[in-house]
Amino acid sequence: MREPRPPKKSESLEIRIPYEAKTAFMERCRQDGRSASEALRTFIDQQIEAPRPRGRRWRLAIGAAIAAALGAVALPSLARPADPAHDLLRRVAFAHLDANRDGVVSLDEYVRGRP
Ligand SMILES: [Ca+2]
Repeated sequence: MREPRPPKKSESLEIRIPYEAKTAFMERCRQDGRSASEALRTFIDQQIEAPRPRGRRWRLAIGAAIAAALGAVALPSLARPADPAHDLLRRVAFAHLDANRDGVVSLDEYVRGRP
């Protein structure tokens, strides 16, 4: 019996982000050995499937505080004021670190997620 075909990738999504954010994101993708499209598709799939955790803002703030305390300078966008492009990049970076998707970056996840 044949496997069902994966859905056709017929849609595109265009976003506007600062040059520095794009460059940093592309470099991170290159280091991770995957394309930007692959990284963003994974992020989108995770967002669609992930349950909405309770108190997400609080947990994100705690995760960010822990990461900042550990010197998470690799995520410079955490310190910038919120705008949609930075927010997307922060979420992509956070989703990359938060391996078990519980809304908190543990020390182990942080260490494993570092380049
Ligand atoms: Ca986690």
